[in-house]
Amino acid sequence: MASRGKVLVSRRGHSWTRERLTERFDCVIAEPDDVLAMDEDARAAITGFATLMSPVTPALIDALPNLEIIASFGVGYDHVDAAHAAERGVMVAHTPDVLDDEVADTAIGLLLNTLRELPRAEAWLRAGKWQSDGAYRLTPLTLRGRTVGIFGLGRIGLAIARRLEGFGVAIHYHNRSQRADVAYPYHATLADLAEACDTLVSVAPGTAETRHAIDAAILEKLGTDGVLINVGRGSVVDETALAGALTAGAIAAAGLDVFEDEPNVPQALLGAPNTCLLPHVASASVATRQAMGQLVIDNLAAWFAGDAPLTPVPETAGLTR
Ligand code: NAP
Ligand code: 8YV
Repeated sequence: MASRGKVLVSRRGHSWTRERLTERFDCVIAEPDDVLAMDEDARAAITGFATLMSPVTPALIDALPNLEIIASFGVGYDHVDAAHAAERGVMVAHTPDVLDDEVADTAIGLLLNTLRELPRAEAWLRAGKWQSDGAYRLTPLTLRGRTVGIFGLGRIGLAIARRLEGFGVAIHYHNRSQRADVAYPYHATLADLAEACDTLVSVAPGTAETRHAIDAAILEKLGTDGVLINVGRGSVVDETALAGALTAGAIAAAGLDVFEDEPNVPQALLGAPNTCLLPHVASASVATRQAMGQLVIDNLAAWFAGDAPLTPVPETAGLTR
């Protein structure tokens, strides 16, 4: 299926997807700054935009007068101004569902690594300390007996909760709306959830509403045995408050896959005690990233065939062509 015009594809990001997009569509490979510098005719020729995580600002959308669809790589689309796209009548699609299990698996791994210090125990072995100093220390923290609160019980949050059931821990959650299809205790506010649990797993999206929702007051409610795991978006956590809480012992540990200003991780967090820090790898297996890329391609193909995209974002789901 050919596009009616050209498809703009990010120069950076998932190369497998970029290669397949160029085989399938008439593509222009560029980053947003290059697009803003293009002449009017070149910008007018672009009808589709496959963003492999490059930001899509109102200025960029406005610079493309014939843009019909933005197909974004990833389920989180905080880098795309979907409200502005909706106002302009531009469809936005993302890649939900296909990464739920991978991200949930990683969240469980991060939780266990944070509590049981497995990366540090391995480093101990590799450094020869098992022989020189003896056994690695008994970990002060364990998953046993914990109450886990999930902030954002959506597609991925539910996949995490289902896995946690197998670990025999109590599971609570907070969303803006209570789900009718689960029996886990619901808390109408994040503060109530934090009060009820000692382990907070954040998998909420990065929005204006969730920005710095996990602050010093929320962390304090988790208690001195408290653990924060974040696989959602870095912007949801006040990182300065988190580093302070870890250093002061207000909570016990944190496992983070996402940061507010990636790939820059604040020195305060790098230096804080009891952290397990990952470079945003929760969906990063070859198979899952290809499934995400295929969905970017399928969304564009559906659109240019005259159909609705398979997975539009809520803001533009109601748009008609
Ligand atoms: P989803 O199905 O839309 O779930 C999001 C959940 O968050 C929903 O249950 C929603 O419930 C809740 N929520 C949204 N805004 C909220 C608010 N202001 N206060 C309280 N709860 C709120 O999304 P998903 O597919 O599970 O993905 C979740 C997020 O994970 C993505 O947006 C992305 O940022 C992140 N992610 C990270 C990675 C990684 O590599 N680390 C990979 C994939 C996804 P209500 O609407 O009822 O509030
Ligand atoms: C992305 C993610 O793959 O889907 C999301 O929201 O955060 C990841 O799965 C990653 O951001 C792409 O680089």
